[in-house]
Amino acid sequence: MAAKPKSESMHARQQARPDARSTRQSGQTGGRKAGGPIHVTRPLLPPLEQFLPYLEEIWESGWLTNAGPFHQKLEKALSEYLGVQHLSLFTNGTIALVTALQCLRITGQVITTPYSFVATSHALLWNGIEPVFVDIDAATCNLDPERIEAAITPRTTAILPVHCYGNPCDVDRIQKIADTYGLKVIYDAAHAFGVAHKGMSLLNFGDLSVLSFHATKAFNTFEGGAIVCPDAKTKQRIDYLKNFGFADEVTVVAPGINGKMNEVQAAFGLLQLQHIDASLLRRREIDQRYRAQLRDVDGIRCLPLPADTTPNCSYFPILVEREYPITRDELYQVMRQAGVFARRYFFPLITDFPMYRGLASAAPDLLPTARRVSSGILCLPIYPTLSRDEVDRIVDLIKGAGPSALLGDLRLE
Ligand code: T4K
Repeated sequence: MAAKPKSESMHARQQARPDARSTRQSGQTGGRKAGGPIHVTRPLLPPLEQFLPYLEEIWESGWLTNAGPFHQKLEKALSEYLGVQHLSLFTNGTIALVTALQCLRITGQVITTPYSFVATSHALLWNGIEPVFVDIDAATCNLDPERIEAAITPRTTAILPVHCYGNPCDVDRIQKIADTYGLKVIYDAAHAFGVAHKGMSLLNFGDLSVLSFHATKAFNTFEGGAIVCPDAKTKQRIDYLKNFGFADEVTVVAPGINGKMNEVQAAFGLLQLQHIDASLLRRREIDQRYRAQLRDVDGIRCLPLPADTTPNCSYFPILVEREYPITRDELYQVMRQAGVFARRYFFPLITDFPMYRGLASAAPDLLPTARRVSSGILCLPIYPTLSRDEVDRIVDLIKGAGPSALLGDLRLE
């Protein structure tokens, strides 16, 4: 069937969805109705009308995936925006992690953190690698460099730290340990889009860095991810690995996977890039508003902003401490009942899940700091369309959530 002219097909879509006009004109709604529940995050969604020309281009070209033109443009644009040498796009961050480990031929044991999203250590298991968990530093929630050396064995081949909430790991000390013992360093940088540290992109530290562009991340392509690497040879190998190992039409050089980002995702990434600076700025304002208003609340502690760093404010974690009148879990419930869906990132610890808890390094007494932080952490909503009034409402809830608020809630149940 012949393609309809652009204007006609656009008109047909508007007829089919009577609400389409208001959605397209509302700008960055993040899909949330005013007065509705407040989630921990909402995706950055540019106005829909801005995305339609990209879709039309894809429809016209019939090129949907396999390193198409939008894929190539986004790799270039992101490398420039982030200030990195090479970047290979992926269908999601988890497959990117699995592939990063394959790329460097990591085997045996890898030192990692129990305080992360479970995908970090799942990527090791998918490669037949044993995670060796090491406790975190309470100030950063990242792998404690003081404890890494004691966990190294003859089977250790790499360190897989996480820049948790986008807060930089102690990259210099980790590199020094890696150099001393001949280990690779792969950073799980899922939270670290756009973070600068010591005057350059945080993604430039280590052998590889892995990003996530999931809907819940500061920069999203619905699902998506990337591996950042320092040289063209490594990028070539990553590109083979994400395309089944094909080097050309008849040559397969490795048991690769299908990790390719498709053209719709890549096109959305290009559009999103136009809005990212405004979005990161807004996140910064929200971060500052929370910090200013929570400063004097007994028992609530905000994590300090890291030194020598431009943060991305992708999360706003608070620690609910003993002096606070109710527990973290009680506060979490009080907030939920008020329609505010804060999240306990990261609770439970990875080491509490059945596929990990039998490991020697998962023993609870070896991970006291991770356990303490995990039982007190609460990530408050933060996303560009969160209004000042909503931030104030969340702060009021925290300030007013004593035992009486809790009793009231329990009576309602
Ligand atoms: N490494 C680290 C350190 C990670 O944090 C992650 C992912 C990965 C690796 C793996 O990267 P990917 O393979 O995912 O690219 C979410 C995300 O699903 C996950 O990507 C993320 N980390 C993790 C920290 O958070 P959930 O289970 O909390 O997501 P969910 O569905 O409960 O969403 C949270 C809130 O976000 C919802 O209450 C509302 C909002 N939301 C969510 C989605 C999916 C939206 O508004 N729209 C949406 O489309 O895991």
